[in-house]
Amino acid sequence: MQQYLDLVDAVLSTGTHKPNRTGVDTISSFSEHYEVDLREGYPLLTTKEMDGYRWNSMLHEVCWYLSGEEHIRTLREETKIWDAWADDEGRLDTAYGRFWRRFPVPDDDARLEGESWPDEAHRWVTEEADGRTTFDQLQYVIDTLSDSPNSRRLVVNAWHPANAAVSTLPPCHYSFVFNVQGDRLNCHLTQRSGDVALGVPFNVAAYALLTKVIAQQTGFEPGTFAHTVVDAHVYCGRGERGDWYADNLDALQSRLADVDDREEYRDVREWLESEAPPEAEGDERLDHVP
Ligand code: UFP
Repeated sequence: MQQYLDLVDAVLSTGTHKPNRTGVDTISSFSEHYEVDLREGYPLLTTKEMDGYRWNSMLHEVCWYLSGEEHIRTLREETKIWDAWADDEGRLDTAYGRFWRRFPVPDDDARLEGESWPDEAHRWVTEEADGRTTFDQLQYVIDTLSDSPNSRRLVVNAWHPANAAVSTLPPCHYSFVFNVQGDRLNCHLTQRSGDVALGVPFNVAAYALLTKVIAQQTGFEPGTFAHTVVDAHVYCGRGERGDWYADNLDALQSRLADVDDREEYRDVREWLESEAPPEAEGDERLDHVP
């Protein structure tokens, strides 16, 4: 996928050195954007980026989002990608589907005086068994695509500010908008933070699939998937993606040459000099991406 190669190239050639909470620094670039025409096929990156396990995990993850489950008890039977972030009971505060399908509606006492929810909105509102009131954003989008396909309000938002402020991993791909042009359904995803080597290939595949599924459900042809990544970065440490780094050796080498010779780069420098990825075993620093 040429767009992906261009993204890698843009980050590595124009990005700046940026330390971050993980302790493994990045080469990072602001506001990278690319588009993929879904009519030209499915944007699945080569087997190096999306192997069989990742493909299966992605399928299960998308189904799990669509289910609206707020725990990973079902998902973890199929893939381990979210295990590290959930508690023993399988609870996970960043369960995207929970926001997509069951976004918290403010309590009566949290509403402004005189504010009421128009009756129409109750079509997508559920009183949960435990007393919470939630809103089904995805169903709203699907219904609105039938009733008013030209709507410019087809937004699904996974960002809940109070939750995000304390979550161990607040949503990375936090908001997407559908937009109809002719008989085509387009999708624009905004991602606050994207690991170009490990996370982004996964994210592209998931949203391309989602767009195709929603298009099929609503009678549109899949159109364009557009992706904006606010902080698009490459970690200066190989993690489990040694092959990815090997492919981008020259660009990475030249960027690291710009970066000061600090202790934490010794490992990756030695590897770059030997030009052969050592065993990733024991290096769990980059195991932060589902
Ligand atoms: N990350 C992705 N895609 C995802 C996901 C995480 O690229 O879908 F969940 C990466 C981005 C970043 C890290 O490198 O995981 C999250 O760290 P932070 O919250 O500090 O941005």
